[in-house]
Amino acid sequence: MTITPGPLLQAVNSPEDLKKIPMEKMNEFCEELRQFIIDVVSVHGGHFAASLGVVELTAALHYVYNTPYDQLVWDVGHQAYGHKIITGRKDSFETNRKYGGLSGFPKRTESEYDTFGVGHSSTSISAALGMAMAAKYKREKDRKVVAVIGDGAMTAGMAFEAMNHAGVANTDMLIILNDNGIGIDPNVGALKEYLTDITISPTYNKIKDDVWNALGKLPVGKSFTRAMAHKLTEGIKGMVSSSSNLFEALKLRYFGPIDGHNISKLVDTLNDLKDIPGPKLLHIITTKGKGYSLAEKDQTKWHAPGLFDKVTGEIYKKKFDTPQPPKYQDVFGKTIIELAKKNEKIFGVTPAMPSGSSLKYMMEEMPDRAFDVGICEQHAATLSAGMATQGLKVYCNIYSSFMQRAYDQVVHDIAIQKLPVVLCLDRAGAGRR
Ligand SMILES: Cc1ncc(C[n+]2csc(CCOP(=O)(O)OP(=O)(O)O)c2C)c(N)n1
Repeated sequence: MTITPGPLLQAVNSPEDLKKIPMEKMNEFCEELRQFIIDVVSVHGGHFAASLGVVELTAALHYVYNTPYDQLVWDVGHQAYGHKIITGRKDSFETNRKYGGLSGFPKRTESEYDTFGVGHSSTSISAALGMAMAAKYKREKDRKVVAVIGDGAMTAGMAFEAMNHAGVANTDMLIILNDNGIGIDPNVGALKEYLTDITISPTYNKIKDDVWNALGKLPVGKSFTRAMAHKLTEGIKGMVSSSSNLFEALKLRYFGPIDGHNISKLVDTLNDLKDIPGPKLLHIITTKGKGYSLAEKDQTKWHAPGLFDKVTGEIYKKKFDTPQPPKYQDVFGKTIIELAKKNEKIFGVTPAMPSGSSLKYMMEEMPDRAFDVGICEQHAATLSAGMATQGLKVYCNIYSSFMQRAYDQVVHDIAIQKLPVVLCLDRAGAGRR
């Protein structure tokens, strides 16, 4: 069955085509793009809610930037379906994740628009910085580099390592923080609380925005108003404590937060930011699953729901001819609670997979003994090692493919020191159904 996209989307086979759509029709285009993703994923499967949440952002990025010359780097890449559809893969999108078909993630060999292969999280800022440094070295002054990273992926050490470098590397790059408050499960940690604070409190960024807007309305040259705005905001910083802005403290100019579903605001802002040199971060607020109400309400379930009836929202269960053994995560999730009830030294740790690993049941029942530490496999392993030095028995559950991130910690911090940490590796490739 071939799924027919709406009329505006039908005519788009490249970002060049997209740029021909007048701004006043871009909302309509976004609705068609969203509907096409719903139509295809409901029948063919794949990641779902994340792509719906960045429909407007994706359209705005390809509308404003000169891709693929300008480099767009997606973090994790599970949200890049709209990007694939806009960049010439609309007709093959029904082959997504099928043998011989499109990859479910950006892949360099698949398209010149896929600047970096992804799947594992929190690589985008490092990769984009590398590209920006290369552009600077090659004197490609007009070339722009943009990394799009979620608030979940932002919790990883790698993202901070990259920002720590980007702040002083003196390159022209934009980091877009797509803040939807959730990873697969609700986001955790102090950063999450900080992002909430910065979104709701009247920080200097809002004042800065007002100054910016006011000056933008004055009938004088763009560069003059920008220079003045810069001077003024530098002044405001002193008054309203810029050091309280984490990103500014890392020497990234911070913009936002803005509504990531407002396409004209996004387009205007991105156009403005194109003219501002140096490393900068734009904070946008979006809703994961936007436009499909069931997904908006239960974002964890609709992260990657499998096949479903798009009208009723019924998610089809896989049918098997023979009875199936229980899943690893079900056994793990129940057994750790049983063991923990008998032994008060038992703890559970997961890096951002409480639902996938079923540790969430222990987190609910024994919140002081089971933790989600964010997308931080390395930290999860070494944290467990630290707890083990004090006689605690930690069961650290990490999906096998993400354990690659923590090899060194397993060897150096756990194994060599002979610390008794139980590593529970879920989703091991060879044994997977
Ligand atoms: C190293 C690593 N650990 C875990 C995952 C599993 N994973 C895939 S998406 C995701 C959540 C990402 O959250 P966020 O960056 O906020 O993006 P969103 O899905 O909210 O758009 C996680 C934990 C991964 N891809 N890579």
